[in-house]
Amino acid sequence: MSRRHLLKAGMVGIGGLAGSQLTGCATGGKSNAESQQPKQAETEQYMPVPNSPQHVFHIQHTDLNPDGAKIVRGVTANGMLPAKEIRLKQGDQFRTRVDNGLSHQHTSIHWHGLLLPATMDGVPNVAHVPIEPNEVFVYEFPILQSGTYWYHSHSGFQEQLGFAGPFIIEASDETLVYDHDYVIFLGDWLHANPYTIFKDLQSGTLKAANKPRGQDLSDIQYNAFLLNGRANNDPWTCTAKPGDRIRFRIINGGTSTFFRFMIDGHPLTITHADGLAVRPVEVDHFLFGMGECYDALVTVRETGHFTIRAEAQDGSGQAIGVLHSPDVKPTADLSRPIWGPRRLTYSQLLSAEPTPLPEGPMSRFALDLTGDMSRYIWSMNNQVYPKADRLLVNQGDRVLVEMSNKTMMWHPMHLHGHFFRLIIPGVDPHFHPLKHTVSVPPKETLRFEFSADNPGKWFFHCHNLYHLDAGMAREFIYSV
Ligand SMILES: [Cu+2]
Repeated sequence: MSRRHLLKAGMVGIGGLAGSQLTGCATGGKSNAESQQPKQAETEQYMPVPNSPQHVFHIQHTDLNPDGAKIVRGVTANGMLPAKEIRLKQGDQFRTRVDNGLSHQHTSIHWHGLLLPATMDGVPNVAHVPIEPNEVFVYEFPILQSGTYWYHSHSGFQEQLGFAGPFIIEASDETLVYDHDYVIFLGDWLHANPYTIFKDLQSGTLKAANKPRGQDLSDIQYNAFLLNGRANNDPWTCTAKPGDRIRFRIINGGTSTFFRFMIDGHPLTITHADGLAVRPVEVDHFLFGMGECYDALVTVRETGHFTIRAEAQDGSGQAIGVLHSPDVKPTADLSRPIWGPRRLTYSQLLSAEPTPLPEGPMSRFALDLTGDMSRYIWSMNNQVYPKADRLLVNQGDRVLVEMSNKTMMWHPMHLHGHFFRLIIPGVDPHFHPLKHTVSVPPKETLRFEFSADNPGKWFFHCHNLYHLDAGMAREFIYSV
């Protein structure tokens, strides 16, 4: 095989170069003709060609109209809403090129829930360089885990404008048995510009005048809620025969919407939380925050059509889909959901495997989730990011974080680059579930702990994008 063929076969890099050098200086059995190859070959040996990317994302402004009511200038990867599903196998090497075709704004991709090197994590100016207009960036990292995840821009309000999509990793040792694997990617949609809305929130123009007393479930009035990028006028559908088992991978890709999820006439057997296996638990519905993911097994009960519902927590609307048998036309029932009695709680989530942390020095952080609704400032311990203390940890630490929500809103708190054990009192501590996002209800306190095993700078923040931009974020930084 000639060096040229080696290159074509993708055997490049150090091995390829070393081989070619050997050829150059000590070729025993080469014919004259081969040792006097034209100059082109000489040049090639100094030009290793990287493996081609599996995906190329052109980030662009795109006119979108998912609800058929108004054309909105969005931000997409390759013009798609949501961005295309990435599906890989555990153990793969992931490699994706991102071209920023936006005018005047940087972009980035955060791989939500993935364990990766900090520089690949995609938070501009934390451990990642923003991708400036007309620039190219290549994300590359090994896929160490399996499960249901997603990805989204971490720049400005691009996520709200459409730049987000599912990221699915099939396990190398899958034990679940099912006939269909369907992803349900939920989102919220605005006709107005989120940058303007954010300014109005900060200036008090949008202050919640008619908000009921007590809990405050939403700051933003959405025009539509989307299921796989589609609104109620043209819902997403899926088919399965009676008796078929479906694995639904349900991702809250909303920007500031908690969704309550159910499927008419069908209980949900929750098998995974935030990508990882839990002891199966059967429920009728669950509420989840932005950034949380659940997998649910569903066995189709009978011939017919069944509405899939994800209602915004404040009841202002729902994202709709239809599950139907092949012989029946899909028809959506747009009436309000009727919730069954069994609601998933965190105390029902037990990891399928024990989740002990390695021993290590304890490092504790008490973080109050704080805010000033009248000025639309969100913070932790009243410090507004980026003017906030850095959270310093040492590699090998056991890090305990206690979050006390002092506000009247829910906050889905997300840690980058790690899974944490969610500590639920009264639950067998050997099986505390691993999560990357946990929703803290108003006036409640939740604790989690993680092992500092992935050095770098890591973002920890509320996954309500408006709260994040208003300052509810911190950085965990490993000391060296
Ligand atoms: Cu929040």
